[in-house]
Amino acid sequence: LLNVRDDKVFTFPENFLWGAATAAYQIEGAAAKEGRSPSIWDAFCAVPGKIQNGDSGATACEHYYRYSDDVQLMKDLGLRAYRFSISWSRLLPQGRGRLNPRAFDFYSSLLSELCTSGITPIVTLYHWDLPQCLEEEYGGWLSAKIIPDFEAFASTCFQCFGTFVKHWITLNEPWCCCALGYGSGEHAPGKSSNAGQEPYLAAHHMLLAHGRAVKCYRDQYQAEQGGLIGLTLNMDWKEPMSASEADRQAQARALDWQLGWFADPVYKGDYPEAMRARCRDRLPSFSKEEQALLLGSSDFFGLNHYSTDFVSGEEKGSETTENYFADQGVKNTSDPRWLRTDMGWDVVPWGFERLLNWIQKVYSPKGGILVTENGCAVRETTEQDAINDSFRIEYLQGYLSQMHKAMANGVDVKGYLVWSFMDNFEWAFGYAKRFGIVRVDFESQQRTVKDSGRLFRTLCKENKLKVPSRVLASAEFVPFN
Ligand code: PNW
Repeated sequence: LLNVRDDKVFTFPENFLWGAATAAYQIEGAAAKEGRSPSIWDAFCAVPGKIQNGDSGATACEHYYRYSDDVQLMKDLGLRAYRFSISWSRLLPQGRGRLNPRAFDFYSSLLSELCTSGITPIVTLYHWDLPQCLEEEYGGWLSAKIIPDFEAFASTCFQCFGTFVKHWITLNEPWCCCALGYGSGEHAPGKSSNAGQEPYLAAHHMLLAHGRAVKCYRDQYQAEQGGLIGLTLNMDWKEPMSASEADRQAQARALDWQLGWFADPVYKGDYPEAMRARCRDRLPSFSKEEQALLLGSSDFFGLNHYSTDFVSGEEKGSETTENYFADQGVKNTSDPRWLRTDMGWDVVPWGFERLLNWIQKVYSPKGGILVTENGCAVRETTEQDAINDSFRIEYLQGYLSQMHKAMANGVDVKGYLVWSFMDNFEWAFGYAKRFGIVRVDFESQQRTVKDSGRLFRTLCKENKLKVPSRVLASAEFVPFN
């Protein structure tokens, strides 16, 4: 029985940064136009079989041409913040050096429209779209040559757009680039033949590139421009399957191998000890200077979070091949009672609360936590149920109520950006997976606000979230089995 009086209302802090997120390759389109050169994702999409339905980001949401209407829509929704990324190969078509004036104009106009609309821009420098020319020249992230090139690209962005941008994110989810780009091969550049070494090598260079970009901002721009700069990491919560010591250790390794891999160097000055012990010389090491460069190199903790697994210890098999995934010795299990999104990702709101508590406890990030992505893919069968996305509404209600709970217990969350502002190119899944709070008809490019978009409008306006008790109850922890 539905009883409206059973709704619970959550109130958030006054200046909480509510917003939505996107990324360049997923929305811009105009991939081979306006002076942009190909990125590793254009190359990857051209390989038969890599992307569902043979899709690519060639046209995507045509945001490059429609940005003005899109900003108007964000304004109608009352978004306080909008996170997007800059396409490196659009701004610097040769990877370095000559600036493409049309890219400069595009991002400048986008930023100025956001600012006149009162929407805070949060800008990601690298959301996976490495210029293909740098991949071809020296192997991209596998070479230390990428470090000065990334720093120069970052510096160009600070110089060009720093008067508008007060929130910078150097890298989005380096874990995905390394584990999926060089481990499983599901993402560009699609490598998997040396999964015992390349993920660790690419990660090492990504961390150093992040460190150099942050140092550059702090030394040359921060005093004058007065912004913040940080790193965005993705982590699903890992809950031990049982209270056994083996399962607790499996949880520790699962956290070390994904979040700790990147967060420990930034918050503690080195890779997790367990990783160094298990990977030995396959894990590169930092010099004293590099440790100092990385320690404290984030003004806030950018977190992307989607799901949760139960974990248990897995004995290393007899197979001799060393591989990033096998190195962890962790078995992931999902509770068959959990709901699943259209990605097949489990809906587990309580995992969000546990993860937030854990980050607060282990890293105590100065500047707090900014949730830079959370959301879900929902399958649409008719245009009507695409708009009436009650599944997404309940997902958001569950996750936001658990985030509120963490905040009430002292976790310093500064803002929350839903993934995504609109349906877009979902990497290996092409246009088949829809994450937007705004629907995109990819034939007509028409945008339609979904019910979840309306929920967001209320959230931005009133700073309050109403959640039915039934949804609240299903967001709470239940042990496995
Ligand atoms: C993130 N995984 O990607 C990205 O930052 C977005 O660009 C993307 O659209 C969104 O989440 C939804 O997928 C991820 O396999 C891709 O664990 C894959 C994983 C996690 C995040």
